[in-house]
Amino acid sequence: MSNQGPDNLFASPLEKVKEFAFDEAVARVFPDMIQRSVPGYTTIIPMIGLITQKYAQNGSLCYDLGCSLGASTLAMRHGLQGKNCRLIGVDNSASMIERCHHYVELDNEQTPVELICDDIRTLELKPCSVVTLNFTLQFVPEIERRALLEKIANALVPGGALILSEKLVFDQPEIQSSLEDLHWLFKKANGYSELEIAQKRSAIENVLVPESLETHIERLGQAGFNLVTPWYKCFNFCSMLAVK
Ligand code: GEK
Repeated sequence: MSNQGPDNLFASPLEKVKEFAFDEAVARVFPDMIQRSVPGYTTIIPMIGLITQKYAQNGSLCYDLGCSLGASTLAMRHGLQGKNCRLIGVDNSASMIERCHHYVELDNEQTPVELICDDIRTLELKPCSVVTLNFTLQFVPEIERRALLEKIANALVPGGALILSEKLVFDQPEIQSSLEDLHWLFKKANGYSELEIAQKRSAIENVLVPESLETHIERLGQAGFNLVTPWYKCFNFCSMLAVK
């Protein structure tokens, strides 16, 4: 396993931009890529720890679905201190899971963490008190999102919570274009060139499909959550709390 590095995957002109995949090349640069690309990510991660601390029930199981290298998993783990819980991180990218093991080993919290390489659409969920989908649902085909959220709501114990972070789209064209421009400026300010931003955008276009906040809130209610609220928003990125 080669060391983590800076994200320059889209820096040189590419003859053909391939569809984005969570492969070894992406896993190697992932911490740099996500921090420089997702406004609010560095705030959301530690807050996931606090939300987990509030909603995790003693002796229960918690899940991080789409755990990548474990940033959200380790934040949850810190929130679980002294609660006698177990944590399961799931990702269907073998490269991500392999590297995630390494980061979990470096962390010295006590809560046991199990990592599973599997598809969250088909994985059976056991009764649990906190589930995190930190920028993962947006990669699941739209038609399958409702069933996944229902599966999570059914697995959660009463009072349990889902933390759902997503990129958003907006119905009003002026708002959509303003927030898209601000996201572009965020990436530019973080050192990405115009070429990199354009090539990454075309690679991810059909892979990451964002929805509106209204769509998320309505569907979370239909899936069986009682209290649904955005708790954080930065430009066109948002994190929601949904309590059963
Ligand atoms: C973080 N939560 O750092 N089954 C399992 N994993 C999946 C699936 C699926 N069907 N679809 C996508 N993934 C992390 C960041 S990244 C977000 C999460 C981003 C996985 C995919 O392999 C990738 O590792 C992760 O979901 C999304 O807080 O890259 O914007």
